[in-house]
Amino acid sequence: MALDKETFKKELRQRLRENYAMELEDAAKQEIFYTLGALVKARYADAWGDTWKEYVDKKKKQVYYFSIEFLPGRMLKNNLLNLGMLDTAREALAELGIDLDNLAEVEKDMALGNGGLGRLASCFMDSIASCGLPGNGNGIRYDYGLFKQRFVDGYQVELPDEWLQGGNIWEIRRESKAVEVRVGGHVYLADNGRGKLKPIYENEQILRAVPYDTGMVGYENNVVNTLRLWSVEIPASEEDKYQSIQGRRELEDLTAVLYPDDSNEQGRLIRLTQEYFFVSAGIQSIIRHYKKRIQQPISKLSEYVSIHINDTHPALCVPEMMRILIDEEELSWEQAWDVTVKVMSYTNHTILAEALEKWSIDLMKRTLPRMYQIIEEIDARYVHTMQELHPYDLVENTRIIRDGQVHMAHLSIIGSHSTNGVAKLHSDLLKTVVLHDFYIIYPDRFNNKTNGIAQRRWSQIVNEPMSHVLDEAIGKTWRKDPGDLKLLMNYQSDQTVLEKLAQAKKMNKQALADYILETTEIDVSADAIFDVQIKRLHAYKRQLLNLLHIIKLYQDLKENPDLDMQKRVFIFGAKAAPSYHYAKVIIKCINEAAQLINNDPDVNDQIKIVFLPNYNVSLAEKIIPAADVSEQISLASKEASGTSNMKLMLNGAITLATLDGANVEIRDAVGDDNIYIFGLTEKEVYAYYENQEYSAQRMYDENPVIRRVLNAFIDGTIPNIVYEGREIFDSLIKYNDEYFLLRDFDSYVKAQEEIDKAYGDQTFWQQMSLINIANAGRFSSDETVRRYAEDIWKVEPKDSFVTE
Ligand code: 26V
Repeated sequence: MALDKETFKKELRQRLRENYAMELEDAAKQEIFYTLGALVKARYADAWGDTWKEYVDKKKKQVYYFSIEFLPGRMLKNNLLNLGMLDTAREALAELGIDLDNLAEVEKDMALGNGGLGRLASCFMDSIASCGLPGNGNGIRYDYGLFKQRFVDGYQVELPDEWLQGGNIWEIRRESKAVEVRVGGHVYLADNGRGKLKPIYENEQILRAVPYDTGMVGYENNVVNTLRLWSVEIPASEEDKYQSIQGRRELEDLTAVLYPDDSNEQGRLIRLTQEYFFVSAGIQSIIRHYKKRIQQPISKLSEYVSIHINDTHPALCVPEMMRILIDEEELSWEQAWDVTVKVMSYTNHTILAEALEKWSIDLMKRTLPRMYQIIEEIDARYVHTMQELHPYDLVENTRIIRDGQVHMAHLSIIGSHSTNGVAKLHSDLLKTVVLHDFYIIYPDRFNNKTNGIAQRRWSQIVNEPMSHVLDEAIGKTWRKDPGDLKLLMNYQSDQTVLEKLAQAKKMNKQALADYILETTEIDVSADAIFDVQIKRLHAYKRQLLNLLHIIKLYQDLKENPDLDMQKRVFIFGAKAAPSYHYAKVIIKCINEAAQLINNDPDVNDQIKIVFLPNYNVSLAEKIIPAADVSEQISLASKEASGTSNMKLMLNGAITLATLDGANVEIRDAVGDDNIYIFGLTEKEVYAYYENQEYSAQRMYDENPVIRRVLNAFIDGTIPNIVYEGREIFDSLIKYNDEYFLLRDFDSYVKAQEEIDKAYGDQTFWQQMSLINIANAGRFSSDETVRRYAEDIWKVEPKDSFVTE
């Protein structure tokens, strides 16, 4: 039911009185925010209950998306939009003298993720609800999210993210749905008296898993799904064992922090326990619900339940499901295996070898003895079955337990019916290279699902100026159906529309320029090109290549201060994993180059570098609408998909990219004339791996531009980086440039020169920008989750959606 402004105002006042015994005029921002949050939550409470009831009554098949990370950011405006209340709330608040955007800043980002993988999970939650699909998230409620980043003397410093301080208005603690999870100790098998073996546990530790549920509100469709996050507590029965503060703390630490490393698998005990904790709690609660409410034979589970394993972190879903089906439900191994494989599906998000999860047998045995027994059995049966059909080497290469380690990707593929990559190129590489052996064994299991983004958030919410221009030009249908952005193609030569889009962009750039001035004291002009690279700091993403080009420009300007070029602001946002030394060195170098260049009078404000600290979802929402150039410059074959590339395109930025991940599909969508492609292709990269002919030293020796740029790192040109500069230099020359920056340098510089020229012709630039917006619709995560729902999960949307 729509809410009018007057009722909204009355209700806000009323709730303030009830909860804070206060009049609006006396209330602080925090108090108003919490009151508004409660009001919003109350608006979807009924729909939340009804959605759940409908799923149960109709026994609808549901998908559970298991992910160790979720990264929703702030939720107030998203919920207002999806409830159809955003405009009403904005106007009503304005009449009360309150600015909604300002108020929304009170909310702390829910940052329970590192980067792409976690943000994708949250885009999916939004889209699953908005498409009316029965689906829920399952994860961990970390007390501390991803660290807050500061720069001190150019170095990254990490501070704890106390996001729960002040409370979380969106969550509901569901005491009654708590379950117990057992870890550690010993397990042996004994006769259960009915001719079967049952596990006997000794000295195990019992953890209490308490769920906190958050409503995932669909876009104007009365659907509210659930994101269930688990928190650890001490079970009442175990209170005696945890008398000491030390002991209590150790247990409670389990869900305290999110691991901030998405680059290197380090096999830590607490991480493995975290993985088992949320997997076991989630599966137990699914089975409990199934038995109590669905009441079908357990052998039919796959007709009602689908479980998605988001990367390998929840791979223990496979043995945990087996445990419950065998130990508790007393199915035979064969029956249990059949059910498990049908229920599970898996997405791979990275091909970097160092990020592939493996656990030592020893650690797994000690931490999760029953899981290890079951994995051993799965592995033995796999080998037994496959050695009849395939050569020895193939089976050895693909088995789960190998070289003293448990390979989680192997477990996920063998234990599920679907393995997908996240962009066409990535899925092809899985089949032809990375998981080729598995592809021979299970050709039918492999498929592609190109990533997508929650377009409502990344356009309507973050970029209102552009949204209004779109409304005027093509009507409002694009707000519900992003495919309709295509209509914009009819306005390619419409000067008025082009001009208005340019004005919207200018407004966003000015807002970002104000923010930059406020947070960094760097003064940038909104007339300059805003050139943006925002993503985790990783060698393969090549922020360093960006820096090398900037230094070249700087050297050119020093030589010739009258150089004919567009003004440019290079904007970076990136966190480095605290233990990722090389990434931190790059941060330091970018910051020192910024100091040098921003303050050199010879540069005369032609170029500026801005490294905004603490990149997170909320900061992305400020930067993306203001971007002119989107840097997607990873070494071809290394970036599985990328999703910021899609967000920037939707906001009219022009992509400067290698043919990597989803960049390939962006190029297909906009055509070669509306994107700047450079660098090695993935085939050329693999050819270098084959022939081993790559020589960075030779390029340094033969290319004076490269030489001059690299020397700047070691000859004092960039101050304050004596050690860091040397490390960068050595990584490129002495260690032969692992990510082929020098090989791609010339073509990158050339592409940058073309961009400089193109920006000079504003009409041309605006046309490219319009074409990018118009073709962004295909990267909606609504479409992506529909494909998952049809091809993998076999879940169907709410009836009203089918008929619509
Ligand atoms: C990996 C690891 C590996 C070691 C243990 C800790 C840990 C934690 C997180 C991760 C996730 C890294 C994978 C990831 O975020 N991949 C990104 O997924 C995006 C969504 O599919 C995709 O767009 C990016 O290209 C891909 O890098």
